[in-house]
Amino acid sequence: MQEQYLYLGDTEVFNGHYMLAVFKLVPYGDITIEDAASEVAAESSTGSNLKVGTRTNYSMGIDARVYKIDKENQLAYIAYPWSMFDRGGNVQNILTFIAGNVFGMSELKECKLLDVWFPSQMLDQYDGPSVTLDDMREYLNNYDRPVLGTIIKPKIGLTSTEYAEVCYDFWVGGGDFVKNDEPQADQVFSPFEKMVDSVREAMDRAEDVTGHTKIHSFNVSAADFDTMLKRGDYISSVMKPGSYAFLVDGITAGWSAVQTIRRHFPHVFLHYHRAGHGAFTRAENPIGYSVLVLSKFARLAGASGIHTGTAGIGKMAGDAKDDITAAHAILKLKSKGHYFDQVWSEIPESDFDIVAEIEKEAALWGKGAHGIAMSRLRGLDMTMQRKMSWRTINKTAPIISGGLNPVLLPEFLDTIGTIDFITTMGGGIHSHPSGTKAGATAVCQAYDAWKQEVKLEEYAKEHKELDEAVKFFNKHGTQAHRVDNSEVYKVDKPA
Ligand code: CAP
Ligand code: MG
Ligand code: MG
Repeated sequence: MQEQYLYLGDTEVFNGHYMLAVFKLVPYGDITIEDAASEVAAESSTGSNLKVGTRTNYSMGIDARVYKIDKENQLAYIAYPWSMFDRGGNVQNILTFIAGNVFGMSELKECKLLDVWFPSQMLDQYDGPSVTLDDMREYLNNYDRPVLGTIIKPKIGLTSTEYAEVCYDFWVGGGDFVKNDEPQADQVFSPFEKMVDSVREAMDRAEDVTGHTKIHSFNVSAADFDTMLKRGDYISSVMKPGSYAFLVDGITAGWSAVQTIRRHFPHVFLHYHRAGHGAFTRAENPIGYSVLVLSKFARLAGASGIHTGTAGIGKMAGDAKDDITAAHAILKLKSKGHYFDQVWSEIPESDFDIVAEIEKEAALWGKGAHGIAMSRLRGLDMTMQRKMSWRTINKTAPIISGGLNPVLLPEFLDTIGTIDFITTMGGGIHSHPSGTKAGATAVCQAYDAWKQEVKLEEYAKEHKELDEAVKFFNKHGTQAHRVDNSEVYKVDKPA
């Protein structure tokens, strides 16, 4: 037991100088949760497994503090003086503290970081997103439906021109947004610059045919940051401003890669792909962190959008409560977490500007696309917008992917409770019996049916592409192959 880290009942931790975190802790043997919590607080802040004689008054002043323990639910609440973090808005450093060695501590059977809370003065140190879904909506002139997207499939292996043709088919079918799949990079069969050139050419043709603007999200993850920046610069030199996003594989490329792209390209939508997150976030995993925690840190780091999961409706494991709470937490100015309510404002949440914004947003919530202060600052220079937007951390868009298809869209829309998200369907588009273009049209029709509150089967009677989709995906889609993992995944929706 490391008593120096136990501050049960302490209220100083609410004074704005502490980031708060809550862990589910299950120690081995007869170790008490107090003991385990004090060890976690030590290891995730200033200490080790032994009290060292070299500690000083100053070092003890930045010890993490266990301020609350909920024995019944096996929860330990730990406060971190955020002055101990690397200055300059570095998210990687925070996670090294609180989602680092603690996951390796031998006395813990379970150590799951479930929620975090940032005081306003701390938020002021971090970038947050610069380009948001509101900017993407403006570019697409799409304010009244989710951004409907696809991932090109096969996941990998098409030549640059074959790849671009599939983009073209999706765009002329009515889709808005195409993304590289998470492993697409600079492969021998699809050299990066050739792929970019081919996408631009296909996008121009699709815009001529449809009269609508289109967007492509390019994966800029690479072996090193110089290569990432070179790829970003190349894309910026070929594509029209606003017509492209940069995708970073945030788990495998890392947080520094995410923030490098955010800072080097502040005018580009930053798409955080979370491939690998399952090792931390799945409900079956006793060691790791929640989708909510991952998503909150992505917003803090400046992701314009991050995948937040399909709440178990698609092919990936996902806890409805975690996925949907995460989606709301990154969209809203004030959001309920699993344990903390977060106001994403760099000024005190009692500030009357922020209070008014929160009330306005609450009134708009669920009634279609909406922005917060940013939408009223349209047209101002991005940095000026940041300064004038009552210093909020802008919203991050949920990106919803993973085994979805047009037939599942209405069920997901009812589950998430807003249209303010991007959905990207891969197999759910390119396996359509009449091909990619029909797949794109089917997902647009599925949204229209939901919007008009018409049952899909009914709407499909007048819409061929949707009719084919309903017949095909009810037989072959994710919904036809659902596993029963209810012993782990509760279906209770978030509050
Ligand atoms: C989906 C996907 C996405 C994952 C991401 C894939 O393809 O492109 O990367 O779903 O999962 O590679 O599987 P499909 P999440 O639409 O064909 O399933 O969004 O949960 O991070
Ligand atoms: Mg700031
Ligand atoms: Mg993928």
